[in-house]
Amino acid sequence: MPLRSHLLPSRRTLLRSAPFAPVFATALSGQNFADTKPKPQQLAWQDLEIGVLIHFGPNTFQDREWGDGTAAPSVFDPKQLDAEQWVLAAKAGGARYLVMVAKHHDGFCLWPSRHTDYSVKSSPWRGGKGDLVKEAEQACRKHGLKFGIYLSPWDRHEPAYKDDAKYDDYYDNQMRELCTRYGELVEIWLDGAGSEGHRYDFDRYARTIRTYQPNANIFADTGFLQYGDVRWVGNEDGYASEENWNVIDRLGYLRYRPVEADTPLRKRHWFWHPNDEKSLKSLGELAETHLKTVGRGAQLVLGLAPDDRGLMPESDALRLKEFGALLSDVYGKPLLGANTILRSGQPGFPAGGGQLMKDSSAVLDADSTRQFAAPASERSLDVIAQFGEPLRFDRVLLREWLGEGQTIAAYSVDAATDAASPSAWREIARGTTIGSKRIHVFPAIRATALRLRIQNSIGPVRLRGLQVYDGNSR
Ligand code: FUL
Repeated sequence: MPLRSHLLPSRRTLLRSAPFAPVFATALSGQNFADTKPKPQQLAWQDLEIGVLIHFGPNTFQDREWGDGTAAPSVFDPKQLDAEQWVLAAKAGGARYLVMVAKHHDGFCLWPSRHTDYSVKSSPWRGGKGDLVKEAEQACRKHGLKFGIYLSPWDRHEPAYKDDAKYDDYYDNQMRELCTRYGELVEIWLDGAGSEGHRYDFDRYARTIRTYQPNANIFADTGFLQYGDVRWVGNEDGYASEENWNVIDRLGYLRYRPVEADTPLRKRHWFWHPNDEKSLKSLGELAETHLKTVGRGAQLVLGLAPDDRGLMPESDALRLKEFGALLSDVYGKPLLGANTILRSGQPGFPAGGGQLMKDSSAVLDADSTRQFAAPASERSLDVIAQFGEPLRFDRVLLREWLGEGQTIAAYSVDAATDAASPSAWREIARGTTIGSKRIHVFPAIRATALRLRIQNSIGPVRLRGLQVYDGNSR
């Protein structure tokens, strides 16, 4: 479903009619776009940047993507299952959290639910005594990944599914089990697939989640669940739109709800299938996906699928390792450092003018949690970084400090590439939103200075990061 359909009115509309828009929004809802703030747990989640989503179950043993709920529990028998091996593979790929599909659409539960026998307890795995959600959770805790769960609303096995109210009891009971047995959950996925025509009591599920897991971020498509904390990007191909606002507006109802882009490591396959190595995405494709998700201020969630041994296939683990190494090779070496002079001021201030930025390290440190805040009334602003020596780079990374909301709506980036004339600027990138992160890649240049021109902001400008990197240095 196209993302745009959820942005009503679109941010473009709002900006075009700038003088009237805030009044309009206020009249409708008492909310103001620029002031709509995140919850701390949403910001903490956004900082995780990359996660994985694990699909594993009877489908794995049956060469299927969507089980119909008739598979006998006896098919579930992974002889070498090792959740730590999955977690280490995910971690090597740069993931900081793992979402476990506890129950997919086939209804088979990977934990011993008290509310059904259609689960690991009826399978030969670990003699019917296993709890795979627990094993995944423990492995995550051991290796420093946050843990979340996916519990499919659509259930093709459970007889109660035919009766909305009865199924609400069933689903809510299962949600309570998952929310109370596995420690703190960073995210809870409510997937909308297959649910057309079914009425769920989302208020009830949300009450359960908020009661037992007040810090968990609820993921859902905006059309499926209005008040989630995280929204689906609208495709499974690994890209977010270039203009990416964290606040969405649905008919006057504003909410901070960042985008999560889920895409499988093997093209179009969430579950493992035999002889399917050719669908494994290349390193180049993953790098592109990273730029089009994380590099556009969205969360990237890679779908990983353990095989019928219960292990992450070696080819997939290797690809993840390559991807993680690429990210740390490219982004582990920020080029702007202590010898960079940072100045800020009204647009067009001459070289040497403007104000020296007091805490420039905050803005140069791409992982900083601190901010540079311009005077609150300024809606356009230049920030100039003068390098101690000419630098070669092919990408610029920008971050906005989002604690008070997202405001930057238009900017460009210039570089001074002519050492003989250091104040002659050449535009190298431009964009609309920055949000949690924005990465622009261009043919490598050598430059002596960089200028970020914020041309339009719908509220006070708050920068968190400005950095350059050389992607060809690895
Ligand atoms: C979709 C599901 O139908 C797929 O099987 C998978 O779980 C994906 C993450 O979400 O809606």
